[in-house]
Amino acid sequence: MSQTIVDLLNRGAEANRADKFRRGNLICLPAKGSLVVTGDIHGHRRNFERAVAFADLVSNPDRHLVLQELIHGGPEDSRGGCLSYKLLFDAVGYKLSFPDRVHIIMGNHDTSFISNSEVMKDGREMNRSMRLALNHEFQQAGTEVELAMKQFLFSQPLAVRCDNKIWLSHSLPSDSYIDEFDQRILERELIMSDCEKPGSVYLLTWGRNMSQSLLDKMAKLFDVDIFVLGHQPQPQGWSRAGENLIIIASDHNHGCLLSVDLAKSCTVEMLINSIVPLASIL
Ligand SMILES: [Mn+2]
Repeated sequence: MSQTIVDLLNRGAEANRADKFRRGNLICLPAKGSLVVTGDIHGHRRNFERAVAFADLVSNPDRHLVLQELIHGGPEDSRGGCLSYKLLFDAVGYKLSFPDRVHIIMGNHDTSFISNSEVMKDGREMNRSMRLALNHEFQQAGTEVELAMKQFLFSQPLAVRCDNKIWLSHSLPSDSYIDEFDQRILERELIMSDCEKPGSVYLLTWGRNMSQSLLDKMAKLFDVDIFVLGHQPQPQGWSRAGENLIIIASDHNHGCLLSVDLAKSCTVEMLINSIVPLASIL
């Protein structure tokens, strides 16, 4: 059982690296087909299933699905251990079924798992909670499964850049750290310290409350027009958090996804009109 999981994660990591649309640590999508984007999922299996059903990749050969922040949250075992790794394993299996069209991007809960740093959610340290459940399920192989999970997460791309100048990442650097952000992480091979504060992968996945001037500066730097991010909680499922920024969340009953026509240029207003409440699916 544990060997099957380790193999799955290793194949997933290989698929992340071999993704046909990957350039360095970016996924670059062409002006063709469509894209479905989710915000943070945090173990919310029902919403993951709804996003998969909505995307219907079997019937839509030019469609892509972007997922993020799958771990930490959702069901727990009898000891209170976090079982969200099960959803991660299923998402990896799904990536393997559509290796060039399912793209799982790096979130801050991933960087904290990779670097063993603390990350709180609802008053609990989530890595400890998930490790408890992993060790309970996999016993002495728990450490091996944990290592394969870290290697999978570390192999994830950092962001998606669409030809129509839409940018998707888990977050962006905060204003106070912008001078320390090194955009070369988008191209070069990553090292572990990139995921630790104040490494640039850390900064890219942990930032909050970006000012409009920061958004404009990053738009210029990445040569994009619109940002679609997750990370910052959205009780209503989404918000417009700047002239060129939409934040979406997919981890609760008001969660949403966003559907994008890759072949057209888009305005923020057009994207807002293509936000779909997950509860309306299935
Ligand atoms: Mn986050």
